[in-house]
Amino acid sequence: MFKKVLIANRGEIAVRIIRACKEMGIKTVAIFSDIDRKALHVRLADEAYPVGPAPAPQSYLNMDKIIEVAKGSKAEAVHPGYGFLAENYEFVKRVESAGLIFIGPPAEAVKLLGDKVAARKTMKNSGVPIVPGTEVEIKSEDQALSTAEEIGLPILIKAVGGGGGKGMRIVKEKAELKSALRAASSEAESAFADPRIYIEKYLQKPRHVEIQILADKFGNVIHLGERECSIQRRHQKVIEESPSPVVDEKMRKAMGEAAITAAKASSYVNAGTIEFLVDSDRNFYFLESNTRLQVEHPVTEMVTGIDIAKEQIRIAGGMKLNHRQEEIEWRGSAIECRIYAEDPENSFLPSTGVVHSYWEPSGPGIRVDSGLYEGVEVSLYYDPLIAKLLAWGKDRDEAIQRMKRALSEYHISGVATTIPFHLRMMKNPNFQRGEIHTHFIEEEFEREKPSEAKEKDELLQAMAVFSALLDYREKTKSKPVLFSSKNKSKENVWKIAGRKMGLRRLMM
Ligand code: MV4
Repeated sequence: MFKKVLIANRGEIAVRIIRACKEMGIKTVAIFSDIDRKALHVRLADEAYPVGPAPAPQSYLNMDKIIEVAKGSKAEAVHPGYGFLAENYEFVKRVESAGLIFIGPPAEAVKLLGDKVAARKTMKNSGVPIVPGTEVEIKSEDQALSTAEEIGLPILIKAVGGGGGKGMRIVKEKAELKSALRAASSEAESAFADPRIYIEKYLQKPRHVEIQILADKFGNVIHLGERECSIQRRHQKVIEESPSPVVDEKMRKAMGEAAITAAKASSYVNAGTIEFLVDSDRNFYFLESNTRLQVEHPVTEMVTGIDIAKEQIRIAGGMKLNHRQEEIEWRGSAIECRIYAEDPENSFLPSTGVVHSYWEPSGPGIRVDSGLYEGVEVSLYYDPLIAKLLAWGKDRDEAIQRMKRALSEYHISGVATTIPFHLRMMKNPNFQRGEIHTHFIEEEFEREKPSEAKEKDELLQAMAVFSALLDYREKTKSKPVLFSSKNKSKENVWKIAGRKMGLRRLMM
């Protein structure tokens, strides 16, 4: 097994991976940007090295620097976590050619599954059900039109290089097709430097259910069951759980087998996720795959007892899977609430500041994965996910009750968080009944017309970013601010500015 691993990430996931390494007797190397010098992952690692300024392109995305630190510190392997370089084909190649081991799938699998059309083709050829649509890119309006006629409206135009909802356009009428094609392609070009698009039948209010798989270097592949991830807001997952309220034993077996087929068809190795859309008749269709350790992996850990982060490291080290499919047992129910530094009372505006008091819940069935402690600064440079709160119970009702209890114990001051939103969610009767789908939040909590809400959201997000950057500049000019109290006055400034610009309707 490895003696030393570099973790090319920050925040809660870097902490999670360091913990796995420690339990395996592996030394850890952290990297940090200028503003993360005092971060928890830096404090917990055996060694830590600076990799550049706060903006991610200059630090956590700086491949040359990260590989240089890995070589210099004599780490043998690199764990990318999620986000940043985790699904970057180029990075995997560079890690490998530097003589290091990438803790994740082979470069070729990252490339194949990153191309959504190639992935669809591979799945179709191996018998994994896919959403009706094209397995080739769309090159003309005529081709799009004939596809639309064949599969029927509504259709969804998607980006070949995409994922996560960018470069997508729903087309409900033929007349919208032309402009939607253009819009999707140009959005795809700017988001992924790849203008290619394809078409799928648009499923109304589907569920999003994914299967966790583990594959070793000897061709053994197992699945660890499903995670229900339908509760999301603007393509950002908010709550995940396992088991899914709609999946029974028979369906789990069928989806698990489809996921294993998908993994084998793409020569997959390491931990991975196969995402499916599930329609109201419980038919499931391959959507895309994630070639990384996912944010929501702990819900699977809680119901299976398998440490996915450790398994990843073992697999990368050339060991065989620790478990056979027949040995996998699922016990009880686990729920994860993603705690974001966002203000649910204010269109989920990103919130920044210093966490000046912090109490974490614990007790029966509770797990917290976070990078937080009193005094840590939450900035706008990185993902607003600051903690994950998980609850396990003997059944879904007990998990919900425990989650409610833990949410009410959780105290974070200095930044606004989504904790109050989660409390409302746990008390929502439709959520309690498991009647959830991908449009649940907008239907239950956001009464505005979706287009208007989106417009307002984007405006407020842009203002918050700008305002926090000003704030940050202010702070770095003088001595560090320990107790941020600027938020209130800042908000008023923007409200006044908004009115002046005639944006009152949007702001209120
Ligand atoms: C879909 C879909 C319905 N039909 N594909 C969202 C993120 C990306 N990974 C794929 N996504 C979806 N793909 C088909 N064929 C619904 C979603 C979807 C969604 C789409 C539009 C607006 C909001 C959405 C929220 C969740 C999922």
